[in-house]
Amino acid sequence: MKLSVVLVLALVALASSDVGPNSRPKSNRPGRFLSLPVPQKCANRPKQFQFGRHNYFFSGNVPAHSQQKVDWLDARNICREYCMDLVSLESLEENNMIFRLLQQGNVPYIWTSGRLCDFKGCENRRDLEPKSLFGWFWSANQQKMTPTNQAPAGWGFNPWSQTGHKKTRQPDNAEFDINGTNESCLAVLNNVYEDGIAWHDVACYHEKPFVCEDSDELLNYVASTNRGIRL
Ligand SMILES: [Ca+2]
Ligand SMILES: [Ca+2]
Repeated sequence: MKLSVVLVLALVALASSDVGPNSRPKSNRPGRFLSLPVPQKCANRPKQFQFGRHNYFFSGNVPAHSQQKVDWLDARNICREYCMDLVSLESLEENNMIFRLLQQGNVPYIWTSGRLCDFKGCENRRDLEPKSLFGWFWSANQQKMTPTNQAPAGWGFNPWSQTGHKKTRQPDNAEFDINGTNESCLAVLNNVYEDGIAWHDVACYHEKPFVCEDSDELLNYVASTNRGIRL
């Protein structure tokens, strides 16, 4: 059991560390892996707000991280040491909660765990084509997103922005045309394109603050390997 969990984590790490052949060196340097949880940090993780059974925090409101802006993988790894991962927005209520956080805190943007399946292991998946519509998922829990040109069931609106750098709806992979870097990561932007608060595909090397959300997988792993730990 323990070995299989570690193996799965290692495989996920390999897959997720590849951010595309055209990424800038910092995000594509070899040997970047997903971090394993640190039990002591998991037990003492910041719990700023709750939704369902999950705890969350915004990096800007945690003294140890308040000045930090990091690329997408570094953000995931900071979360993961706390038995968390970047936030995944599976429901309208959770999305509203994060949109309110940006609005009320005047936060310009945050990373989420949203990721385009464009790395090794995503080839030959006809169900993901075309990638710009069907290729997005929440890397925190591997859950596929609604096709990007549709409103998720029950939401009443499409959270992807209707505009961006190219004045077309998101995802637009706009940076590829500028410097060959794919926009493979999902950030929530606060009115950067005078478009309100909305989802954007962004190149993963950009440095942003972030929101962490409890990871059931990592909490269960640490609970099962550390007898008596209070999480
Ligand atoms: Ca979530
Ligand atoms: Ca974009």
